[in-house]
Amino acid sequence: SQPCDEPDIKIDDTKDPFAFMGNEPEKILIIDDAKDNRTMLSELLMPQRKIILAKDGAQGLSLALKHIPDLILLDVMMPGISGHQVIRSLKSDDRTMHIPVIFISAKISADDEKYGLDLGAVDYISKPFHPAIVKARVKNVLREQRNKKLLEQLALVDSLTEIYNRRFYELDVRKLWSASRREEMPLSVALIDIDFFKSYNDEYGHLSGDDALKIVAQHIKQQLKRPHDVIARYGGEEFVVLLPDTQREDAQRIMTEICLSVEQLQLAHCSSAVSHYVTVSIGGATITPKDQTSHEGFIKQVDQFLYQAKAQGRNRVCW
Ligand code: GH3
Ligand code: MG
Ligand code: MG
Ligand code: MG
Repeated sequence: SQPCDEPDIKIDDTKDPFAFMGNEPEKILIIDDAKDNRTMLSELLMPQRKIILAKDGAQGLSLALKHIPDLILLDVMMPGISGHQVIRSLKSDDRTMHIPVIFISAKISADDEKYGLDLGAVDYISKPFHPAIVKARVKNVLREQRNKKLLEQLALVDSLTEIYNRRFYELDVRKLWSASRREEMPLSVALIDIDFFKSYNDEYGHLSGDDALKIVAQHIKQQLKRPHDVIARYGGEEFVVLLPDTQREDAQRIMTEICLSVEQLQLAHCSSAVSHYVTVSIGGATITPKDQTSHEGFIKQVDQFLYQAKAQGRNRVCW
């Protein structure tokens, strides 16, 4: 076995702690049937932002879904689907309900404005608009959006591993549980626990343990290719993986590959009793939830499979 003086991983901790926020340009969707308005607004708001243009409500709705912009500027009076109908659709869809909408309208009575705000608009700009006012209002709304996203990240992402945290898991598992029950689809859940991690810390130090945790978490995250698959940090050196709409055989195959691939990372762990390298044990189960069952009971079952994987020798999957 290998000498045990130095861990073989080094993490660069000098990087920007908010890198996970990304620094892509903000996207603004402008929905207006008048070409002059679209041109004027996009020129006004262009610098350093991505502007998407829609010439009517239907196109606006489909572009909103496609791009999930940071802000929508919405005309009220349009032929076909009106601005009021557009915002109703946006607010009733999970995928778009969080996007702030600013109405831009020539209808300027207090009643019209109140009506727009009641439908969920964050602001109301009357036409003809004053360019500096439009700019200032857009800037304010985008700043609010950024702060909101940052707070959401801080609330739901684990700062060490940069994967989702336990709180996110609790929210997501509830959603997936009821969706799986509604659609009668199988939900697969796995718990992953690093083997002999206490002795890893004892051997290499707690800071190296932190590095190893982060590497293993990010590695597993990369192995999950489908957009709805989720990994979260469940506890200290334990992770939970949620695989919606996934049959038992597929889930077992995915988790078996993950188990093998963690060992193949070859992170030296000279005091492990199962390998020279860091390994994980995985317990999993698949269920199509019925009305009476609770997810808590099911997770207990998953935990028992993890316990079995440990008892049977670790570095393996039990399902
Ligand atoms: P087993 O194979 O049975 O899972 O053995 P184990 O040593 O991994 O299990 P145990 O639950 O006894 O120990 C888990 C260890 O994980 C103890 C704890 O110090 C360590 N740990 C938990 N969270 C962190 C963390 O954030 N950073 C570091 N470095 N260590 C952590
Ligand atoms: Mg119009
Ligand atoms: Mg543990
Ligand atoms: Mg462990």
